[in-house]
Amino acid sequence: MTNTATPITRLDAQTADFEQQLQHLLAWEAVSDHQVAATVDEILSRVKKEGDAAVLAYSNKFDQLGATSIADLVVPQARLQQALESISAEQRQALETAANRVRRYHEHQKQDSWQYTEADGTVLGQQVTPMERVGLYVPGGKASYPSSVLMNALPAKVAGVDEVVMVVPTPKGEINEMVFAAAAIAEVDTVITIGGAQAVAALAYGTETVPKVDKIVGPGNIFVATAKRAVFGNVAIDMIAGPSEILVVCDGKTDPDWIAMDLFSQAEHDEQAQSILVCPDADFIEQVQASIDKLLPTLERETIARTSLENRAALIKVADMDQAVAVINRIAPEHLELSVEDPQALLPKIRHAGAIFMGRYTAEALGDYCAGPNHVLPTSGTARFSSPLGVYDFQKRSSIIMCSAQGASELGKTASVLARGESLEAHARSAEYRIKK
Ligand code: HSO
Ligand code: ZN
Repeated sequence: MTNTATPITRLDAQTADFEQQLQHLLAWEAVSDHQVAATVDEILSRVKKEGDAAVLAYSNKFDQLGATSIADLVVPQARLQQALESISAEQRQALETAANRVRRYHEHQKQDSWQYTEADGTVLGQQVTPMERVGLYVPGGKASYPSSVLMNALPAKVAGVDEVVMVVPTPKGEINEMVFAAAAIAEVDTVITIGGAQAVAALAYGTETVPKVDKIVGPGNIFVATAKRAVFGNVAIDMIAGPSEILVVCDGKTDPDWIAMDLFSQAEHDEQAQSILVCPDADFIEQVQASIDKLLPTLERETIARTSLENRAALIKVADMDQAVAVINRIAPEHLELSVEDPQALLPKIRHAGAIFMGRYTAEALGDYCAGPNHVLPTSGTARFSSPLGVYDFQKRSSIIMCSAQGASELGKTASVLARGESLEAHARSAEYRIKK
């Protein structure tokens, strides 16, 4: 049997032009389309002005709904419960197991308010409060993931957000029962079957039916991403996600079929996804290549995965684990698998990664669905400065100062000196009034 090798980029970290080749590999241009921006601008301003009427017109046009009012697109809680009962017992069990694990993990992220007392008796602190209302965008069609409903809604719920409003388009009225079931399990408060830029606008500005939210989270197509960027400032948004990535580091002692399938698990998401293997063992790299060639044709999404692998994947040979660590930190991957004997030994050296999957048994897919941590992660190297979606993204902090008479007297002297240095006389006197004579 002749197996044609899948053409995948090979790099060697010991070559002089490695950095240059890496830059080429990682380059990814976020499409910023003028036509899209113009369309989105028009949608935003019409929704801002006309409210429900505009959302209804756009939804009927883009999703072919034939609806007569936005109120009719608000899904009754009983309908969500019905979805929960309509899915198989196995699916329901899986969603519930995942939700319980994700909820438990996120409980650990809750930040508490704190106070302490200075020597002069002044009490200082920080009060942590949840946002009041949050919007969750869920894409329609193929990229409509029930797991993402859990990953976005549960941290908000754990944070104590009063109302989670989910929007999900139903093109031609087609409903994803698993998405509705996940919304029921996560106790999403309001579900409205609208989508696109018009849904983002409705959440950002509020309409007669759609409540205005404080923050919009969740992935979407280019229209949704462009709309989110445009309403930022009016409301908070989460990150704008780029294509998904995985970097697997292997010492050459894991089953190569496992490694190939882990690389596929990102590649099958979309053609732009990026899968990278970093390994010090040249023979093992050949074994993984053979596994890729053997297993790729067995995938249902072979075409997507193949395109992704041929365009954006790489098998990188390194001298040793220290060089592997340098490559990891240079790339700052969204997902990092440490498929090695002693992952704990490597862990303290990892500076930049969205999520770290430790050891041979920890497939990234487990984290995507049910291990507990969030699957909304920083992409495209943004793990250098950002973190997984979490409870902290739905909490805010207010600072607290409570001066004692003595504290006010002592601080008053310092404040007045600084205030006069800024030529702000009222500040200075306000502070001085409280200085003990
Ligand atoms: N790997 C994706 C999340 C996901 N996978 C959802 C499957 N379903 C985010 O990086
Ligand atoms: Zn995934």
